[in-house]
Amino acid sequence: MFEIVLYDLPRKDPESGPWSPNTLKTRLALKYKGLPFKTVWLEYPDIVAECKKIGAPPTGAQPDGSPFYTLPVIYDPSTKKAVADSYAIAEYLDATYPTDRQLMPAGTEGLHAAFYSAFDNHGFFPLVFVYGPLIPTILNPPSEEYFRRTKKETLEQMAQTEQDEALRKGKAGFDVIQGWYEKAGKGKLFLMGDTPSWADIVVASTLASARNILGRHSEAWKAISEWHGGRWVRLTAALAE
Ligand SMILES: N[C@@H](CCC(=O)N[C@@H](CS)C(=O)NCC(=O)O)C(=O)O
Repeated sequence: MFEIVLYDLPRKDPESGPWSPNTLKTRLALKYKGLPFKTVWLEYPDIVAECKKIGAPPTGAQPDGSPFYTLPVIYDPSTKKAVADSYAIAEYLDATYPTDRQLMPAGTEGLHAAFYSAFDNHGFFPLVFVYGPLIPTILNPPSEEYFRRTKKETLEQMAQTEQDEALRKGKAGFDVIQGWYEKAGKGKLFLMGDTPSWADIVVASTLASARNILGRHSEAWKAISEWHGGRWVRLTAALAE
């Protein structure tokens, strides 16, 4: 089998780890399935041209209706296919490389779709207010300029919330998610109990992104590490180390 190519967004200090929550989902999915892959780092302004070159489709539309190209994208030399969108990539990997490590085990596909939007509301969006304002500061100049220009309104909106306040709201969201995990059974690390799935990878990617942007020794990450008896650090360590 050839190495799958994962297109990811670089940062000034690679030692601090990959930062993008969406590309992390694919990175952790490839790792969990044990598929060989290599990373190609792409600055934001170079995404469109590369996607067009390899035949990766847009994942949405810009406000003016033009196509919106995003990372993660994978190129699989074994099938000569380019796939965009972390969710579509997870489905592609399960369908193309079925193993005993399915991201969405048979019968959980619908539940995973429901989980995804619920997690966005309770986990992803509240938490992004904690680490989002730092994103442009960790990027290389071409991506920093692109990010500040194209996400100006979002950055302004995020800047209106103090980090302490964002942490309080993030914790309130994760209180709900903790309730879901408790239903899996006492002492269980994953939503399906003992078996990791795409849902855990989505949660772990969001947390790994927060950790890698904020820094392992930051006050904010220390606070998140203490939520719910350290559950989120254990989950992140299990899937994102
Ligand atoms: N639904 C997509 C969203 C991916 C996404 O928004 N990626 C961001 C990076 S985290 C991106 O590439 N944005 C391109 C841009 O803003 O021009 C997925 O899950 O893969």
